[in-house]
Amino acid sequence: LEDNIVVERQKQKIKPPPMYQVVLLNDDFTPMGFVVMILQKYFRKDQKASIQIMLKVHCEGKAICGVYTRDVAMTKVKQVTTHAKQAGHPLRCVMERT
Ligand code: TYC
Repeated sequence: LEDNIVVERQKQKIKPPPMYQVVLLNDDFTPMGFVVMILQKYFRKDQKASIQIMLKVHCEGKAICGVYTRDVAMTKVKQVTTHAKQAGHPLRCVMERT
């Protein structure tokens, strides 16, 4: 009986965390190969998936790279932005609440 009460309370309290899409935005200057490398390094996509996502950004203006909790999404955005800036590319990466 005591176990049942605990389980019922957890049922009400545990809800999934808010999730955030990390999105890459198109520009006219960042090389396609650099974007593909970023997708492999920070979003753990294989060669084929990375090329597909890069081309979607190039053709449609943006694409989702992955969906993460807030802290993980913020870290990805910062890592990508810092890496692009250091390489001299204007690549933009943003997060959006799902
Ligand atoms: N449009 C860029 C080019 O023609 C390629 C590109 C793809 C840039 C995706 C940014 O997020 C991006 N070189």
